[in-house]
Amino acid sequence: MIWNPDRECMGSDSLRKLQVDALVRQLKNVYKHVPFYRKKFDDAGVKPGDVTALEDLAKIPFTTKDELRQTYPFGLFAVDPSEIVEIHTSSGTTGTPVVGAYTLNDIDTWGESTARTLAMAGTERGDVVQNAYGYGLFTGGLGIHYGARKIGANVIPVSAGNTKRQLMIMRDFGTTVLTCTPSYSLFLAEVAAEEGIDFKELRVKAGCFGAEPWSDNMRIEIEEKLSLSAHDIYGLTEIIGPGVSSECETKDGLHINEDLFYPEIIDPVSGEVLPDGEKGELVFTTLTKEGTPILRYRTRDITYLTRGTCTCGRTLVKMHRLLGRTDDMLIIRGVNVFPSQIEHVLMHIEETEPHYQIVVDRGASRLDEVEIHVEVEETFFSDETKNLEKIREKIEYEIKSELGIGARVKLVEPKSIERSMGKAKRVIDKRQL
Ligand code: DLL
Repeated sequence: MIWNPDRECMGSDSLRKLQVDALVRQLKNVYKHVPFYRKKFDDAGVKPGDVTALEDLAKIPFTTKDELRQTYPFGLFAVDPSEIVEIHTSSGTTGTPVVGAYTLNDIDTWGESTARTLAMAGTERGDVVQNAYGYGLFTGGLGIHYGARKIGANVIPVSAGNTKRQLMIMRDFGTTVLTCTPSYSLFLAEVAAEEGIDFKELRVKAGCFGAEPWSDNMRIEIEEKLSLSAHDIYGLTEIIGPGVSSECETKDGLHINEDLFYPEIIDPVSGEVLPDGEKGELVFTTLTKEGTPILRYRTRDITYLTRGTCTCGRTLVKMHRLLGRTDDMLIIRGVNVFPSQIEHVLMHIEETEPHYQIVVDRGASRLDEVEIHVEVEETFFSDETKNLEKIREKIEYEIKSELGIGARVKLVEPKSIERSMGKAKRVIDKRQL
């Protein structure tokens, strides 16, 4: 089902017009109400009036995460604080948190965005949405909640964690749509197997999984183990939370709600805007956000855009599922490696489980050393040591030939890598310690 065909299937000329009008309004608003942006414009010698077409947006300076941190807590507000009805922040694990503040209209826009997301996965009135994203300052819980409510689905705000209770709820309330991180969905499958619960006998038909990187191979695994259709959903606190882009049934890229969040792809080094189809850093400008509007925000997420009418009928531009992050990139003895590439290799190896961790350290030689911990299926783990040795060698060989780095592989027992209820921790980089 298409939640808002007028917007999601809009002709490109009307969409461009809508975007330009909103952009011009937003720039004036931000210049007038946010001293942080006024200074940025003035320092760069640009005025809001200099932008009259989408291409002109390139004249506006970028906003970075570090800059946002400096505006903590109220520095980005474009309205009087009395207009704010809700606040979320990023987790702040890597520094001062980033604040997203919402007016009533923003909450409505958010619900619109995530209603589109849920509808893309087939959610409608009568569905039971088990929302296992964390409720709280994290945007996953409430963001999805507002969309489910807009659709008129029955949302169960179970939040993350308490895995056995999740399974009980799923069975007793007849959950039809599951929303959580992809790694948590696999953990649910694991515990279900232990409890003797077969997903084929449950009513769950679709899942909206995001907030962390996952691969197409992991999708196959999830769809098999949970017997549902798995959709990738993307978003970030700085822009609104979940609802920025999502996969329709075609599962060939995520439709960006570009009538609300204007995307650009830039060269992360030169900052130059790249054409459609070229890989680079994703940059967003919020077109209608009132509380904490953001201009040309550098997400550090890497992808590319494709345009055209999708087989689902939507015309909204698509971003390829994330290819990595500019700051996630590991430089191993000078070779650029993304954790997603390692996952890609691992997911092709039949004997392994989709649970892994990459540990990077500097050995006695002061050179980078990578150790990949991978869980092996129960049956193989109890096998003869020589078979395990073969699997280990196979993985090391594949990593070397695909990525060009020598990594040590350590096969570990099933369920020995820590499970996460939210975002999984895939990389432990000890070099920074
Ligand atoms: O993770 C919002 C969200 C909640 C998205 C629920 C989807 C579902 P943050 O905590 O601010 O917000 O983290 C944003 O997470 O810049 C990406 O690097 C990463 N991320 C989000 N979705 C995906 C995805 C929420 N589908 C950061 N695939 C983003 C890969 C993702 N990475």
